[in-house]
Amino acid sequence: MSLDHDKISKLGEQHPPPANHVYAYGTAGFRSNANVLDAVLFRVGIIAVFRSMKLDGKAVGVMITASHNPECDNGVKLVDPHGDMLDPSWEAYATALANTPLDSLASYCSQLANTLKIDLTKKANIIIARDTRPSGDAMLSSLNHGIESVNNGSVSVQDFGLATTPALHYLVRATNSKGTNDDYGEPTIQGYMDKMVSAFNGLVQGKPSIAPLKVDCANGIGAPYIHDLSEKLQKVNAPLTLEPVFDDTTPGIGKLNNGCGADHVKSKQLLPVGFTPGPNERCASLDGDADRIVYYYNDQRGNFKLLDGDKIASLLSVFIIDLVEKAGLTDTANVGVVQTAYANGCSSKFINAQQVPIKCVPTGVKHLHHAAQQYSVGVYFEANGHGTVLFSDEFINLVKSTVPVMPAQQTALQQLIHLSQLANQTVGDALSDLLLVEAILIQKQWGPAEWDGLYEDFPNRLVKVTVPDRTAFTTTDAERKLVTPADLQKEIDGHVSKYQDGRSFVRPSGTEDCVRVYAEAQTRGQADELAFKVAGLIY
Ligand code: NG1
Ligand code: ZN
Repeated sequence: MSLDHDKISKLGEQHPPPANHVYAYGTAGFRSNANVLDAVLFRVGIIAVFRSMKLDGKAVGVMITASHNPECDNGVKLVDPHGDMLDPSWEAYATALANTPLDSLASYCSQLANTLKIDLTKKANIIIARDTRPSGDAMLSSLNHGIESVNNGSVSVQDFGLATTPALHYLVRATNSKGTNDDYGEPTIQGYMDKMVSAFNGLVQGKPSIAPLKVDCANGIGAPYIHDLSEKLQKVNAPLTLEPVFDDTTPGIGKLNNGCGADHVKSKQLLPVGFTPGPNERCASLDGDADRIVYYYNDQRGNFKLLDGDKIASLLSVFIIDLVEKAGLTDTANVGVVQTAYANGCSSKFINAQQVPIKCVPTGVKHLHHAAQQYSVGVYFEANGHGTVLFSDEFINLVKSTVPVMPAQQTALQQLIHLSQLANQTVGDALSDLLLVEAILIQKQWGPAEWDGLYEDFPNRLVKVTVPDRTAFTTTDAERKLVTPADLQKEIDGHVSKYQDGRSFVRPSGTEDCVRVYAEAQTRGQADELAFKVAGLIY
C-alpha cells in the first residue's frame, strides 16, 4: 500500500508553512506563537499516524497546549503508548517533516514511511486533547486534516476536547493497557479522577480535616478539573476542601496565565495579581495545562513564602523514607530524588541529610523521568513544580508480597500502595501532586509553615538574557558548567567565588530564544548581584 500523494498535497496546501520559519521539536514539542503553527499541526497529524502504525496500532496521544506560555502561543506534543514523551529518535523526524517545503511534502512522507519501515496497511489510533487557548480549535482542525491526509481507512481518532496534559497522558496509557496485567485504570477522564480520589481517600481516611486549600488554576483547564475534584472529595467526605482563587471555570479571553499561575508565582516570586491570602493560608497555583504546581503562603508578618517543586520533593521524600522504613523495606528498596541544576542548594542539602541519594540531570522532564525510573521509588521534581513519584514494578510486587508482622507495618504497606496509585506514573500532574501533598499534610496535621520549616531556601534569582545565537552556549555536568563560549565559565567561577554559598550557572533555554542565568547566595541582595554580574558577562 502506498500513500495518496494527491490527497496529501491537496490537504497540505490548505496549511502552508510561513516563509523562513524553522521549527524544532524541543523538550516541550513544537511551541511558538499560534499564528505560525498551522502547518506544524498538519504535519504532526501525519507523524502521529505513522507512530501508531509503527507501534502496531497502539494509541498515541497528541496534546495541543503551550502550558504556561502566554495565551497567544500554542504548541503540540506527542505522547507514546506508555503515556511517556515521544521517543527521542522520532523528534528528528517530526522536525524534518515540519520543515519540509510544501511542494515536496507528499514525496517526503513516502520517503519517511520507507525509512521508518512503516507498514501502511496497519491500523492507527490517535488520542487528542487541547488546553483552553482560543487558537485550539483551529489547531485541532489542522491536526485532523493531517491525520486524514494519510488515513488508509483504518485510522481512528478519539478527541477528548478540553483536557489537562496529564489527563491525556493518563488516557493514552489507560487505553493501551486496558485488559492487560498492567491495567492502568478506566480510560476516561472520570476514571482518571476516580482513581486519584480513591487512592487519596485510602491515605487519609479517618484523619481530621485541615484548613481549605486555595487553588489558582491560571484561568486554564485546571479550573473545571479542580471543581470536579472538589465535588468528588465532598461526596466521599474527604478531610479536604478546595476553594478556587478566581472564578475561572469558564475561560475568558486574555486571562490564561496572565498575572497568575504556577509560572508567574515561581518566576516572579509573587502572589497571583489581585489575590491576598490571610496569614498562614495555604495556597497553590497550577499552570495553564495543569502539569505543574507550586504552593505558597503569607506568613504571620505578611511575608510571601514559596513552597516550590524542591519543597514538594523534600516533603515527599521525608514521608516516603519513613513509610519504607515502617514497612520494613529499607534494606531491599532504594528511594532516590532526581533534580536539575535549578534545585535550591538548601533542598539538596536537606534531602542528602535524610540519607536519600540525589541525581542531578539536565533540564527537561524526559531526563528526570528516565533517571527516576532507576530507583525502587524515584521522586523527581523541577524547581518550577513539574514532577511526580515513580514506583518500580519490582517494588510494588515486593510491597504486595510482604507479610506484615505488626499493624503499623501493615498500614505502611497499604499506604505505599495508595501512594503508587495516586502518583501519576506517566508525567508530572498538578492534580495528583496536589493530592499527594495534601495527603501528607493531613497525615502530619501540618500547616504551610510547618512544611516550610523543613529547611530555608537560599535566596535565588533567574534572569533571561537574549543573545544572537543561543546554540553558541554548550554545557556539561548536567548543565552546571559551560563548555562554550570558551573561558566564560572561568569568569563565572571568578564571580561565584566571591560569595559565600554562592552558585551560578548559565544554560541555553530549550523552549525560548534566550539563555538563562541562575544564581543563589546567602542573601537576596547577594543572589541578585551575582545573577546580574554573571548576566553582564554574556554577549
Ligand atoms: P527551558 O526553557 O529549557 O529553561 C523550561 C523550564 C523547564 C521545563 C521546560 C518545559 C525553567 C528554568 N525551565 O525550560 O524546567 O519546564 O520549560 O516546559 O523553569
Ligand atoms: Zn504545563
